[in-house]
Amino acid sequence: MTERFPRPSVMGVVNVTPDSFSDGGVNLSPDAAIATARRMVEEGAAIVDVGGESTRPGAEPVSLREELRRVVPILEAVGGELPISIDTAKAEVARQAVELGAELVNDVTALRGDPGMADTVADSGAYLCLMHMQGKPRTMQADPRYDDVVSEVRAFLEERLGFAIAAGVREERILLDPGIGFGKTVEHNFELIRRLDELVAIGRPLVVGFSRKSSLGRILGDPEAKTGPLSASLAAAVAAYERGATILRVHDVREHVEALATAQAVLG
Ligand code: HH2
Repeated sequence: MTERFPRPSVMGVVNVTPDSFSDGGVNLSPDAAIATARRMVEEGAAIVDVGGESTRPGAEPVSLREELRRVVPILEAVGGELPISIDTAKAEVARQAVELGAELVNDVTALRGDPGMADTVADSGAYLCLMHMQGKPRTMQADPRYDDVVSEVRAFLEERLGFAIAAGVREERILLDPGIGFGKTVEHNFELIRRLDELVAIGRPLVVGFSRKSSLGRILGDPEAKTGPLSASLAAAVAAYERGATILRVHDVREHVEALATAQAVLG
């Protein structure tokens, strides 16, 4: 049987939000989001991550009603037809999304946001992505600190993996993510990629989302950058792939599919 997510696979990002840091507003209308999701799959995305709540630094939480209003029409349109991941921390959003055909729940709180999430995912049989975050989106970039970022992220992911398994989520359905930009400085983000082998050693496939994040604009010379360019996103994705990432979460699917196919051919 072929693996569901061979290395490398691309996860396309569709933010159905007015305020996401790089594509806010672009896919807010259902028609636009549906067209983007279809295009991403045609361009080679293994899965499309649909989200109705921005988690950018400083973002305010969104109500359940509003989040459902944003994402349900997309799932109704393409849920059974395209491979969809739901980017949510709310159990009810995850439940409805999976019912409408989503096959992966991407929870940036790693089952810490909603006490009903673990059971919801376990009951659904969906894939689950557990991501590391220090603090909360509203304040996480204020002053992130670690003694050793990689060992702390590793310990967190191991603990959350154990929690999910104990709640009944099948281990072979679980993916882990270091959470680039979630309570981390530029140097923390790069160190996580440089030492990604220490997270690969946990034994579950890694998702890495560096696409367009501000660290990439900052190393290119703008200390106030809120986003990073495509060129830097591609370089970071290829570096993460080379260090062992399985799924790259990206906004520019075609370019990343091409860059990763090339890296794979070169590296063998
Ligand atoms: N990054 C963002 C959102 N969700 N999920 C995972 N697993 N990994 C990530 O790195 C990740 C994520 C933030 O990026 P984006 O969705 O483009 O922005 P926003 O949160 O502002 O909607």
